[in-house]
Amino acid sequence: MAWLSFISLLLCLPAFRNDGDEFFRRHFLNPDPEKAFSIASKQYRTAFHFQPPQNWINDPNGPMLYNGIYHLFYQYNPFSAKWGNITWGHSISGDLINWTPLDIALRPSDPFDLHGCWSGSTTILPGNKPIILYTGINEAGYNVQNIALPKNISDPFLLEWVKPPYNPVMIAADGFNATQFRDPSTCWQGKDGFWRTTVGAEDFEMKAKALLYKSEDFMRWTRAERPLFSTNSSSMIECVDFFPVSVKGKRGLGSSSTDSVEAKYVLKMGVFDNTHDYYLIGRYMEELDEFIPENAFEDDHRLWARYDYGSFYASKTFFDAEKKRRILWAWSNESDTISDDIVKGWAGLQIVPRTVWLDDNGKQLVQWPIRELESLRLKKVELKHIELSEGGVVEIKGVKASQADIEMEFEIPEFRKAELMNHEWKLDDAQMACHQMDASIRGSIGPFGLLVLASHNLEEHTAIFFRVFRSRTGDYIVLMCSDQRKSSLWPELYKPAFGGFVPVDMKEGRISLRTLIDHSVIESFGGGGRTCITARVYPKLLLAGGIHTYVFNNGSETVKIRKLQAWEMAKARIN
Ligand code: DQQ
Repeated sequence: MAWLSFISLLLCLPAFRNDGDEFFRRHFLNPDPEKAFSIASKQYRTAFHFQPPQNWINDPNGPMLYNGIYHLFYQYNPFSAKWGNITWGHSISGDLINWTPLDIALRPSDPFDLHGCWSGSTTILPGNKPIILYTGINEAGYNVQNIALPKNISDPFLLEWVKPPYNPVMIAADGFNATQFRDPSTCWQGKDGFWRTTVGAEDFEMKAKALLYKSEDFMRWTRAERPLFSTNSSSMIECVDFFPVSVKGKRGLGSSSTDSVEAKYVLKMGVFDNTHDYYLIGRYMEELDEFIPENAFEDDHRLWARYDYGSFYASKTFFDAEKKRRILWAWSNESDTISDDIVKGWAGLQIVPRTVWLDDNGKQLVQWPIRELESLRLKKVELKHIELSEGGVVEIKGVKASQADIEMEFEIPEFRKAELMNHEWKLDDAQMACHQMDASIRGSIGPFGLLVLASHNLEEHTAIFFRVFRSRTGDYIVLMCSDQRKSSLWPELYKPAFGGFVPVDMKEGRISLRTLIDHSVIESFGGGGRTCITARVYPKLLLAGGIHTYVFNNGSETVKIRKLQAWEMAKARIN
């Protein structure tokens, strides 16, 4: 009998062959993925990044602090590791690091959201009443905006949400594409008592708009004649975020009137055409409902600033009224294939939440992992005053190379010997420059930086590094790269070289780098958080153990490790 079953199994095999051969190999021959040398290994799941236990996750939705509990909702497919059947997953936390999963908060149920509960936000109304504003995909397949309210306001976890029957509260106006109208932002209240929100939309000329809607009662919304922002540079903008930042200091501000402090405003837009998040800084005149960006390149998104030059999209901030800070969440997508995700059983994660504030120069934002992350720091290793001449390499030993937090400062005594830049780079040329010059290409000042998740012979590694150039006008230009081209021996992965310029003052000849390494995600913060790059990598040799972290200099001028601290990180309790 047993033989018979075995033979029938063999007879069934050809059925697996075409599309399921790899599946068969991974699941039947290596049923324990921990031991399996396959991309399905649990080694690629993270230790301190937010992920649901399985399936697909994308945008963070409606993050908030409510009665001392942090809530995170997120775009979630409860049935599969690929995008679809979109609901609002829900988890809560006391510290933004350890998370408890709750039931799905919103799932498609009514004609106004029958095909999906897409992205949106929460606003806390006077009287301490939270409310969700989200995009529903209605029975006709159009984007409409809906609200949802807690079923029981005294439930500390806000487990159940009800959708009032008067939904939808906004539908696409004439002249706008009803399939490109979504992601209402957190609302702010003006001195006139009206609530305002902004919603991304595409008009019939294929131009993107951040539409402005106003309401007195949160139920009846009217579109302002003029959008908050309009651009020719993209057809659609997603997950628009609009919030004030103090002109001085790191203190965060709530979204509504900010009379007591001098503030500028940030308008963040997810550009649909290339799925990158960009932001503009400007002044907002509430009485006129007018946002005036400060930089001159308002109609070319390639010249706008980015929170992060890597795998990072659909970000959203919220104001932590207890700790007086503004916190940023974002989705980091996988860079393997959809079939890999199906085999892995999961896809997507959230970045470590970052505190965001306006830089002293008033021109850009600065980001830093929330300080609660430091509670996971375990064993520490330190290096100090180490000179790295051309070709120099030092290994960081003693902390788990796949689960670490590294903070370091480089000193560049001879920064004045930086090579002359041979042409003017534009903001978005950094990625191209990183692509053209990998870490093996010698310069004068740099490349120097880290090689992480690296095999002993460097057959696999991700290089995070700087190069310093001099412009004809005597300024210094710092290029930061996160090069994933050698990150893995697995085939068919997306392995780009990401890059951004770091706006630091080179007068002191120093540059700092912080890198969070968490199995398949690497978040790097250059120049104290002025330039950030998130990378998703799946080193094959990670599965066999024996991975390393190195500091290197491949420039002809010596650089010094002024100070380096590396911590092994504990695993957080996540979902
Ligand atoms: N993701 C949601 C949309 C949003 C997009 C759908 C951005 O609401 O525009 O899952 O990633």
